Amino acid sequence: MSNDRSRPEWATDQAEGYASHYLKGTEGGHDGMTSNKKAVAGNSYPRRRQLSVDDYVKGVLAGNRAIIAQAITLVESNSQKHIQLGQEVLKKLMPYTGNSIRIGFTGVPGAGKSTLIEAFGTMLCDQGHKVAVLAVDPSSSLSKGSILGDKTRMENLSRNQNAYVRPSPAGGTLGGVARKSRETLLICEAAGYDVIIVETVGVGQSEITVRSMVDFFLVIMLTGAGDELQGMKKGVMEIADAIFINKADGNNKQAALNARAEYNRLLHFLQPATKGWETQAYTVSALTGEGVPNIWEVIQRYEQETKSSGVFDERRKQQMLDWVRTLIEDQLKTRFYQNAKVKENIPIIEKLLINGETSPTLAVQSLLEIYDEQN
Ligand SMILES: Nc1nc2c(ncn2[C@@H]2O[C@H](COP(=O)(O)OP(=O)(O)O)[C@@H](O)[C@H]2O)c(=O)[nH]1
Ligand SMILES: [Mg+2]
Repeated sequence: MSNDRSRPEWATDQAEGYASHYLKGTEGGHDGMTSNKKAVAGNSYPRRRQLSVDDYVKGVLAGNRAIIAQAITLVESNSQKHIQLGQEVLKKLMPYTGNSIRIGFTGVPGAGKSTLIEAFGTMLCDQGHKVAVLAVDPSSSLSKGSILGDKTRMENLSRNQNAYVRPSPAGGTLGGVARKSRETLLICEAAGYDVIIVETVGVGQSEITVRSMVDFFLVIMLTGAGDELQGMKKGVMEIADAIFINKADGNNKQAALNARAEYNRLLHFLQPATKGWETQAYTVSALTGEGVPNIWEVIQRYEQETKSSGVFDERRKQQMLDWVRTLIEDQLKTRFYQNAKVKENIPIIEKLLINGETSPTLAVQSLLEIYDEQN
């Protein structure tokens, strides 16, 4: 990784293709950032005015891309000071959030997520929508952005004035990445983006996490599914509001139509992911564009139906409550493990446990007592 400090940690080495991803100018400048350069009269170093909470709020609400990026950087930061400032900004933005349709996209690597989001997002921008694309990828710090840093980079969408593409925060744990992505989603809504796409790679827990932050969850599949259908894919089919079999073009078209029929047959046996909504399979080609408008038609029908039945608002409320519970659990856990006395005693108690001198339940009890004494 280069030591150019304007490059955030998640930037790939070849990330020049992005138009909106990283911006110079925060060095030595904005609020909460460390600076070892003092602004003194005559110093030629162009020190930027520190942004206040209101500067952030005004900038985001005005749709100022540079400030949106800085606000996101703030909520993605792990420093306590930034988090505090970020929360003050978020609090003021909250009344302006919620006015978008939040769409989750998942699919195995190579399924065509990037190509499809590029085609779908560009279509929506052309219709006058403002589209934000966020990624949730807990592996990105290891693989340097396996979702958005891969070879198909949504270059046209990234350059579109009506679109904002943000790679996954580098964050280690899924929980950390998820918190940051949720807050980024709110910032984008406050900034006037009315379609938010959250992309995740189709490998396990991150799909459940993304399902819990979106209104509509779309799964991209490929043909040639056959026997694999039963096991691995059943889990993701159960949380899908639509399945799109991509690459339905050329020689693959008939196979895609067959797969569609097979998925529809299987979906028939599953509980719907969303109450009152029938999940169906469709074919699409991100390459030719055939079937891309249908994605939006399905989503609009879904939005209409679930809004009039109340399911849409009910889910959003539940998601917010679940998120708060998750945050409580995360913070309690962090506090527990960071407690000095607990840290000191864990190895001692583990040793007792291994020697058969205590039971797991008693071990936990005594650690919790030690923790309680400190509070
Ligand atoms: N034939 C065909 N190829 C596609 C289609 N969509 C994507 N691809 C190709 O599939 C490969 C993987 O696509 P990509 O969007 O990077 O997949 P991702 O890993 O899910 O983001 C690329 O070479 C694309 O050009 C499609 O609809 N038809
Ligand atoms: Mg991709």
